[in-house]
Amino acid sequence: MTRFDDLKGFAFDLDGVIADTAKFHTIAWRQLAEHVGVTWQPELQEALKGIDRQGSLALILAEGGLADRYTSEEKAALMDQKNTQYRTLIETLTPNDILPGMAAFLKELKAAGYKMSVASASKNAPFILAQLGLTDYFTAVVDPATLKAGKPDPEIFVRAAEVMNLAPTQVMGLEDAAAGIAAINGAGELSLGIGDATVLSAATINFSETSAVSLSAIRAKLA
Ligand code: B16
Ligand code: MG
Repeated sequence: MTRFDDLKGFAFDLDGVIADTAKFHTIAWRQLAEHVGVTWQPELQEALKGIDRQGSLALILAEGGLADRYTSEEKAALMDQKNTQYRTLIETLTPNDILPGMAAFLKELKAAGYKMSVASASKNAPFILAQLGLTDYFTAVVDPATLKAGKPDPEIFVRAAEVMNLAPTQVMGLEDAAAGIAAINGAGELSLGIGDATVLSAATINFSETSAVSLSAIRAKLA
């Protein structure tokens, strides 16, 4: 038995793994940053990957020295403002926006009898999956609103295995963010990083792009 033979399910991050919604997050956060007088820094795009809405706002406000400027109510209003803009942008998503190779990989997993779940920090994940025409592939989407802690805490990937009725050792998590890889590893699952191998060096295996991900490539890298 190899680690590959133990696998029965896959837990998917969404933004950066299934679709490139980061570009829309960036447009909406940048607009919000400018609204509150924070100059957008390009490094913020990478720093916000996988970080939930509240954590993202905190990082942007800290960037402009505004960490203590707003009350909780005002911060909630700023998050709503960003999300309204973001929703307008993701309404344009169609199945053509699925990242290269991922539709084929999901089909391959389904045909081979693997279970699939979604472990995204995004409260918009069900809407995005519907726009992409992918809802039916997944046993469940973990609701991030029910979690005590976001990535890098393992909770979301622990839950992603539970909803598939699988033990963590039977699951591989897919992530494009370092915080997400830390969460998968902390949950005791195998981790598949997509992107820069130096940023994702903690991943069990790494692919530089989504188009290279397939069962045979995963089996070869785990061997
Ligand atoms: P929302 P993932 C994350 O998605 C994004 O990477 C992150 O930038 C975003 O702030 C977070 O979702 C929350 O999204 O505002 O839609 O609830 O990578 O975990 O799929
Ligand atoms: Mg992501």
